[in-house]
Amino acid sequence: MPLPFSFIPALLPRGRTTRPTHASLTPHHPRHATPSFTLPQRRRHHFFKPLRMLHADSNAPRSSPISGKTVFVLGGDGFCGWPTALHLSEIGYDVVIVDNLSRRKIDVELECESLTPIAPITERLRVWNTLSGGRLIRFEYLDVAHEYGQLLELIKRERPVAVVHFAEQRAAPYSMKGSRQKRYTIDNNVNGTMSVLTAVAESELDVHVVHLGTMGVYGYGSSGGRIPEGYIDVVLPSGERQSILHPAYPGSVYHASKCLDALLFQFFARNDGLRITDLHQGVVWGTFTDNTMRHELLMNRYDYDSDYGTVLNRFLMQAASDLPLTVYGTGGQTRAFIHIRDTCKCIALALANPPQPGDRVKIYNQVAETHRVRDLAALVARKTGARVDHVNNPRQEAAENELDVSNQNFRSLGWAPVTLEETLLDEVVGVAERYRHRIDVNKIMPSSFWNKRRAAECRAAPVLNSNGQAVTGSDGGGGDADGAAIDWQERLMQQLAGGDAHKLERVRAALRGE
Ligand code: NAD
Ligand code: USQ
Repeated sequence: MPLPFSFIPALLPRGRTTRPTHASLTPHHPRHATPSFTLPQRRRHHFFKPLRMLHADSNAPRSSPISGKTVFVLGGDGFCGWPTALHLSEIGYDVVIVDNLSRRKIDVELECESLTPIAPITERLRVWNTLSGGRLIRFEYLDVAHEYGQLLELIKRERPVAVVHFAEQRAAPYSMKGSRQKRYTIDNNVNGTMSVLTAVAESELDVHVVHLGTMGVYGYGSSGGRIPEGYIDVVLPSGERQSILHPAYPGSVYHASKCLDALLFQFFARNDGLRITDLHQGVVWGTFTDNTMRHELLMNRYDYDSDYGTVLNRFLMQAASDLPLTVYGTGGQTRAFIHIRDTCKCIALALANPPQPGDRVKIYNQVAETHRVRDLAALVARKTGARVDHVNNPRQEAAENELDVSNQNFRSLGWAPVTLEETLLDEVVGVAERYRHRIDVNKIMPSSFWNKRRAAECRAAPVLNSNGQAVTGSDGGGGDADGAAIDWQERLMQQLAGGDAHKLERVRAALRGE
């Protein structure tokens, strides 16, 4: 039955008494209670579907081959997991989100929030379960890495056909921040994957495990040609030909955790006959999907800070805030990219095409296209008029690399991905403009360094010109890497304003929403 609008206030966060309208929707943020924010006319966007569409308007067939099949979405409160859970629910799966909300707790630790205001998980689910026409998503608050018994019980009770595993610490910079974060990332990610695989094997149920891996396991080099999907054909010294797991070249502790996951998958597929798909995904950009746009309280997160914000979303946020784009080093790093809408589609395709029992791990490269970072910056600058700055690279990574990647497995299933030439770049800039008053400028410049040498270099020469030469001098100050990072951020903000105090103040005022 359609949702009468008079019911909507019951869906809003406590304390809010009126239903937001499309015209008056005001972002809610405790630190920046800005009453109004007007988008520039040229970029006025329709963020949420018209109110008349806030009904149970699912177009999915009432009965389909997947109706009633239970799927777990581990990490379903996160950036990729949330829109994927909605998508899988919409196409007919009975979705159970399993999440320990650790990502929200890391927001508290980093004193930084998603650029977009995100509703608590129970509010999100209340709205979805009202709008979805009976396609209910359920939620289990559970630590996949450390609550093994509960996970096993849940699998036995719900008997899912598949488990989609997003539940890992996914930021490379956060994983390099310090000893605690390094050890947490390995502990959380590897134990989580181990628990999932052990529980599935122990349950003796036929559960397809779909895991979100990363393109970073290959190491962003060439593999003697196009990077294949997971396996590489080699000739052994004996002359024997073999197809082996592609060598692992992790570039961060986070990426190392994904390489370790891959070994566990190989073992459990061979030893226990588990059906496993590992998706080596590229950098995800965008934030909205059709489902998250159905209501303000379904909004997805948009990370912009230097630990969790990924490069293209950061550039689009910086452009929307009249800040220069922070290209690390020469910007010669080439990476693979995929839009968040395609993440959801690819997961559905992977679920619909599981490996057969006894097959080796099925590996797909979940990427739409590759781009060099400086080319992305140039593209965003061309579109928005933003300035590009080269800042010293906090990461230990190749300054320049080529990347030629096969994505034939998904292509052969009919996938036609969104690419950057399409208009979705404007949509993301529009989102960033709408919420730019929520930006904390202190969170934009890098605060995690791959090693002490990188930290020292960044301190000494924070800003480079387009030829890679330092344009600020060394300060020679003391203090540890963390303390230096704070000073460095302050100096960088000044540098980004081009030494113009008036401009710096204007940028800060704009970011405060004044
Ligand atoms: P995210 O941090 O937004 O979401 C991860 C979710 O998992 C969070 O909700 C978190 O609370 C939950 N979680 C983490 N550890 C958990 C645990 N032990 N038990 C229960 N829940 C736990 O990350 P994301 O961007 O949505 O990424 C999801 C997955 O996709 C990750 O595995 C990541 O490596 C992979 N991936 C992401 C990108 C990207 O650009 N975002 C690209 C490639 C691959
Ligand atoms: N970069 C900049 N400027 C910035 C931010 C990043 O130049 O402001 C550069 C980085 O140095 C790096 C590249 O952009 O060379 C990509 O960085 P990123 O932060 O967008 O992506 P990354 O750290 O690789 O991690 C992200 C996700 C991770 C996922 C990975 C896919 O956070 O979960 O696994 O993308 S991939 O890169 O294909 O391995």
